[in-house]
Amino acid sequence: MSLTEKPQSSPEREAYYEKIARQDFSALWNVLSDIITPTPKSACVPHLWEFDTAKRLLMEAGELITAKEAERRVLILENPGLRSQSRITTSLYAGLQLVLPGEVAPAHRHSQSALRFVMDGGGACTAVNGERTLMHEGDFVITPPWTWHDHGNESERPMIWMDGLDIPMLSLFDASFAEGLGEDTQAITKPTGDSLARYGANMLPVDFEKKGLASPIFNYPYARTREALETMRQRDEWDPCHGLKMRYINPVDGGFAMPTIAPFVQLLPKGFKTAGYRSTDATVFSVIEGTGRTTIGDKTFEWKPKDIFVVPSWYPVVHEADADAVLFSYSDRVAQQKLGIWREARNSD
Ligand code: GTQ
Repeated sequence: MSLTEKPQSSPEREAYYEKIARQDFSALWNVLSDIITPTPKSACVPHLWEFDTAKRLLMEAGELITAKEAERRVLILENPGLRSQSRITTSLYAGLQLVLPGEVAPAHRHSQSALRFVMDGGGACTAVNGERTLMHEGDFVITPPWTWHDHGNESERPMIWMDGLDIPMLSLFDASFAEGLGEDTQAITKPTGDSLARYGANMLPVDFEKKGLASPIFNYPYARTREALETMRQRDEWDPCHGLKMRYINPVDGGFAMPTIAPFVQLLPKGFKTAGYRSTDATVFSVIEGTGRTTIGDKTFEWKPKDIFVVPSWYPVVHEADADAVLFSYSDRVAQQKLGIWREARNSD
């Protein structure tokens, strides 16, 4: 019996399968090659969402329902291979959230971890753990599990950001808890910028004690990230598969910023073409700057700023930048690494 073939059928065998099904059994030999595959076989497919289309549809939603009535006015990025499952990859969720000037998305908390990646607009706020942060394009913001969070837009412009959550992962474990605060906004007890100053300036309070697994920083401003990338590029040393790729970390332990979602940012200089790469963590990319294309398996997607695309597990991926490009991305790598199942293959096609 091979892992890639199924045994033949016969009338006796079919009768047997019907009999055992009535007793709530099934025969492993008929499904073994589907459930234990030699390499990952994902229902998730490569796909790109153009920001222009997304924004047009979101603005239409803005006329249809308020942020408050919707609780969260979000268009889910539905992977075409995983329809009606609210997933962009098998383990991760992505959505685009619109908050119009003057609106609030009321305070709630849940056991799912969330990240925000700011796509369009500037000056809207998210509050987490009694602190508000102003969000600007390219900022990476986290909401750790079970922390109160509410969003508001006191700026003059509509604000759109991408939400990345571990919703499918929590569904797999049946570990979802959620509750509303019953107020639009939570009490603000800390000055804006407090956590970045306290934990994001290469220092920690002298008697700091680790609480939870998420980073105590909750806004990683793009201005700092971009400046760091620009300084690093001067060495002109490029990883063949990634260009210059960095992880957003939890400064307390050097691990990823979030317990279940691994966030990254990478710079690909003009004209750079990456060597083929695959990994078991399906990855969501959002283009911050630049234009180019990404080949995922046998499909090529042209991208420009604010477009979002997804690379399923174990698909070979090649990025090519026509202009200096910066890509934000997130995946479940941190979870897979904790479980000891993550794999990668470099120079792979
Ligand atoms: O902003 O809290 O896209 O709870 C999905 C679920 C956003 C949020 C989403 C959420 C949120």
